[in-house]
Amino acid sequence: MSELKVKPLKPRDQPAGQATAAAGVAETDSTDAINPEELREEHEQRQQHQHQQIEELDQETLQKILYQMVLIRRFEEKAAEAYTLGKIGGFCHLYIGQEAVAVGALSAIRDDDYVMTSYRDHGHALARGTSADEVMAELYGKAGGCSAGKGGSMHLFDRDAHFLGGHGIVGAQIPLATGVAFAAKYKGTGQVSLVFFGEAAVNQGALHESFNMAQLWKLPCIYFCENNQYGMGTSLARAMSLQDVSQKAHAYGMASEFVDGMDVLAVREATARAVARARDESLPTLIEVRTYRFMGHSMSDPGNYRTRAEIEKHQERDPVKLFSDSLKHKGVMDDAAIKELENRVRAEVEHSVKFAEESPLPAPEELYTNVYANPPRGYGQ
Ligand SMILES: Cc1ncc(C[n+]2csc(CCOP(=O)(O)OP(=O)(O)O)c2C)c(N)n1
Ligand SMILES: [Mg+2]
Repeated sequence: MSELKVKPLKPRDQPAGQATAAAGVAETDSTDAINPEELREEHEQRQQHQHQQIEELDQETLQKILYQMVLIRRFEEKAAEAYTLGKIGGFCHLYIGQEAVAVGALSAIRDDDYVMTSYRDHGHALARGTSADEVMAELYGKAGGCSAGKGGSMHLFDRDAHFLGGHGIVGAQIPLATGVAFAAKYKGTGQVSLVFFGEAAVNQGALHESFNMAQLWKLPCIYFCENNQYGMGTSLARAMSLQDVSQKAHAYGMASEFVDGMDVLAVREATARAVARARDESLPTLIEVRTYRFMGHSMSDPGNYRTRAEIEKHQERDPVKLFSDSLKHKGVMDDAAIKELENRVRAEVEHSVKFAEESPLPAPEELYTNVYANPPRGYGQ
């Protein structure tokens, strides 16, 4: 198991129920065991580490990382607006607050590696390089969308970008990604399979079967648990007996890490270690990324299971602000450069809305395409 270069943020170790009282937050079922006072020193230590890492990276990479994080943030704010106006239908799960996870992880892999995630997938598709036009058009259910308007928010898919979805069934992507890793190993392509899922998926049996097979058969698969501490309105403490998710890997002899998901470069570093393990040794890794979603579970979440104070406490470590502050601190970008980046992002997002509005609806006969590899006789007639 590889060593972290800096001390990881403290994993949850308090029994359920004691955590929020200790954190001074109103008593809820929250699993949030983070005491900001207690951890301030550690946060400062992490920020210093982010500053050091910045020195090791080139300007282009750093600016691309910030651009992608800001793009996801602004894109989703726009998507929320369009949803409220009734232009986007069905389910829509925002990624705001978690941007550092997808961007940090996907900045550390090859273009031909495979990526899969859950229904909270806009950020991963954008970070993988699917255009904002195609993602927005998909949200609108239009023919110009990356899934030709037939998948919607939860089922983004982009074969060219090696992005294999967008999955609505909790945990369904985990065995699929394990199979993709098996295929890569079998064919000897050197590709790695990365799969993202929420902490609520950790209780699914398929995850444990996948972990067992991945370690047993030495598969190049990286399992990313985006622990945002809630599965819909249910807190981790109410749903999981052992809440330190990274420990679950021990049952399978698998390497694991616990990473601060608000620090994009920490996620990138941990991913790079896991990629090396997968590519050089053909071994899987579980990475538990502690993060937090600033918005509701979906656009229709009344949000009465957590307090505003709890959300605000996490917003103090907004991953986008944390990183842009670090770039400013290190003199990589000044206010004018950040403003210019924001303007480019806004133009890209505005363009995506125009593209989505103008894109046609899928043709009726498209109902029958891409459903079966070998359609049954008479199908679609
Ligand atoms: C097998 C299955 N059970 C239940 C659901 C309903 N459901 C949708 S999202 C969700 C919560 C998942 O939470 P988590 O895995 O932590 O991901 P997050 O939404 O926090 O990103 C549930 C229970 C589902 N889609 N699939
Ligand atoms: Mg969750």
